[in-house]
Amino acid sequence: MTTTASAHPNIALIKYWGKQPVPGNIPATPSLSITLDTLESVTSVDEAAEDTLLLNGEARSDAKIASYLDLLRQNFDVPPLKIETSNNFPTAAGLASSASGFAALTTAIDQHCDLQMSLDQRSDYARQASGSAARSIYGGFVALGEPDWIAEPLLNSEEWPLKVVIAITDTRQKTVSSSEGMSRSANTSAFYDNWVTTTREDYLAAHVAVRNRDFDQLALLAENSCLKMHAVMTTSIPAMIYWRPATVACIETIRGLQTDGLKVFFTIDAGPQIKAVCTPEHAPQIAEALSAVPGVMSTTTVGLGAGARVIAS
Ligand code: 2P0
Repeated sequence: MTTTASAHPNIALIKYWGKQPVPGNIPATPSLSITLDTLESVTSVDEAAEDTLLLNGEARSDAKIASYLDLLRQNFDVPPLKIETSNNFPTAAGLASSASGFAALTTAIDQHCDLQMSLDQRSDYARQASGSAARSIYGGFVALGEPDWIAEPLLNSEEWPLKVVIAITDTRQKTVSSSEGMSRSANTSAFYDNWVTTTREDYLAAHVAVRNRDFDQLALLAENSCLKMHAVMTTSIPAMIYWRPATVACIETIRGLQTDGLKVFFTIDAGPQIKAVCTPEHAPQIAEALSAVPGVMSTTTVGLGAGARVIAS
């Protein structure tokens, strides 16, 4: 009997970029995110003679998944598994496929192998596979911070139902993995230490903004966190410059919409896509404006969604 789980990607408003030099994939910075709806990873697991992986229908081997299975097997009785996972959005192009993928995989294995993990445990294990995956265990607004680095839900998707307009500017896969990029930044960016220190302050301030549903304050904090992270990326050696001309043009368009009084802010991850977070009434106008930016291939408007869950077993 196959067990199937679904999880959505999340987008960090206060970014995670950097790891502590200790085992367990412990982030150097706390982060605060929103889990999306519509975009999803669907992952099925079943027992097999040996571990196999089908990603979007293609047989693959994946070192991150293999070492994650090793980790689970150090602590639980997990048999060889046939894993099938698919994303309804571009894989590894700055849309957080590892977050939804590992949240769905953890949830599917937990149910299939009767591991009886608590939500905290699922978040803890998912984080060890991929830091951002810890957050996709929960829906809505989610925090991931000290001391235990287990995600904590702050508001669910109905409590502050913002929208996100995603503008796709390039669907090619990134060439530097996040783990490699983070280590490069820690070792080479002159701004890295300041990034880690100030992100702790931003994270605490963002908690307050979310609890108060203070859009303007969250917008300030989120744009600044994004720009600081990209400053660290671009000052790493070799530099990681993720932006395309269309990415910058989208920022300028969003600045214009803000001047016109629309409630919107941008964020950008380790890729060239722009995510415009906004109040629901402004989403159609923002999607129209971003669609008209030269170099934007498409836009998708999504809402905030639920946490990882089993959908068939
Ligand atoms: C984030 N990113 O907070 C940040 C912003 C990318 C930019 O979390 O090495 O794939 O697997 O723990 O979770 C991407 O990093 O990194 C990420 P690993 P992950 O969303």
